[in-house]
Amino acid sequence: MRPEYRSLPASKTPQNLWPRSYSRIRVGRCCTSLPALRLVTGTELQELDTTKLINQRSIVTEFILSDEQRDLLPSEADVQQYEAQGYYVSKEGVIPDWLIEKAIHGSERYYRGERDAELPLKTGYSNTVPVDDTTPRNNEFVSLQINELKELAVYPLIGAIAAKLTRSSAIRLLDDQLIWKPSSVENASNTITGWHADRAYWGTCSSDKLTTTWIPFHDIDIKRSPLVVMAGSHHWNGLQDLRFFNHKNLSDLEDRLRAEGKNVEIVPMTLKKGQVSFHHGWTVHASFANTSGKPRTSLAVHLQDGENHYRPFRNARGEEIHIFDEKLCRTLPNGDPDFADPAVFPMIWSEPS
Ligand SMILES: O=C(O)CCC(=O)C(=O)O
Repeated sequence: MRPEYRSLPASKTPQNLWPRSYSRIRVGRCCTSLPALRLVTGTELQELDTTKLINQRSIVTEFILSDEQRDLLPSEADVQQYEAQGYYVSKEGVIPDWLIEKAIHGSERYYRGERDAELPLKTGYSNTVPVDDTTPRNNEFVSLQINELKELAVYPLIGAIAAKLTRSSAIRLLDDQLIWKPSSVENASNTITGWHADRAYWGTCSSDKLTTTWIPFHDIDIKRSPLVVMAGSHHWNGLQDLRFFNHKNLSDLEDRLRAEGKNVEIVPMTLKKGQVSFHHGWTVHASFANTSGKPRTSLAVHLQDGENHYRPFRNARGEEIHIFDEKLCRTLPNGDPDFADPAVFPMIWSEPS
């Protein structure tokens, strides 16, 4: 049985309002089976069954860090700072240069239209097409489509840091976003990402430990569209509808929150290439304009802890909510989407037993 969809009015299409997978309100029970992803070999497209997909696409088999990598993990004080402030800036050198260079190559292939595997659906998630040199781009689930981007997204040290910060024993991928912004002084506000809380897009996730790592592909100074967070905002109430990714006037929400009595302290994530930041799923964040004279590229990797699973969810108006991830993954025997499906949500880190 196909689920029924109630389409949103045109003014509220995902492109206009929701940049991520919080795109449709589905009425009725989820009953998806695993959609076939397609492996692209040369010009040939081959259907893949699940087993093939897992074998071919899972890169990480062992979760072991070198001594040098262990030195890059957050300390207990860092973890407490993350818990208090809702963000963490890593040490330098977390992502090796070769991996970033590969990811840059992968992103260029992606933007040229190449695919190593294809998603079964072209809509319902953020998917900027076609691309040009003046329009910001936001493409989701790219690590399921391009090998080099997957290699970056599942880099075990990322998972190990996330496990430490969230005090979890396992970390899986949830989603990703490849974001590219032109530099513009005349039209600077066009390159802004609006304030939002990632967790507000993932109503059907059970966990409040969801976290995101933001990986820029080059140095980020204050003019090159740094991610910015509202420190401590993950402790605030009333963030369930904070989904203003495409709202370019940042001061609108800042003013509103201050008027509500919130202590709005904005912290920019200025980073060196190879350094990454993490923000808690409920941390309110945005990014400033890119006026650097150079484009800005980053991969946001959204992560779930091992305990996260599907839960039915209704918004404040009582409407049933579903997220795009549910359409990609296999279902459990009870019909619920399986947020541990390794073909879609690969394990990035698991504490060695
Ligand atoms: O790169 C950006 O501008 C936004 C990224 C973001 O929203 C995120 O990392 O969750």
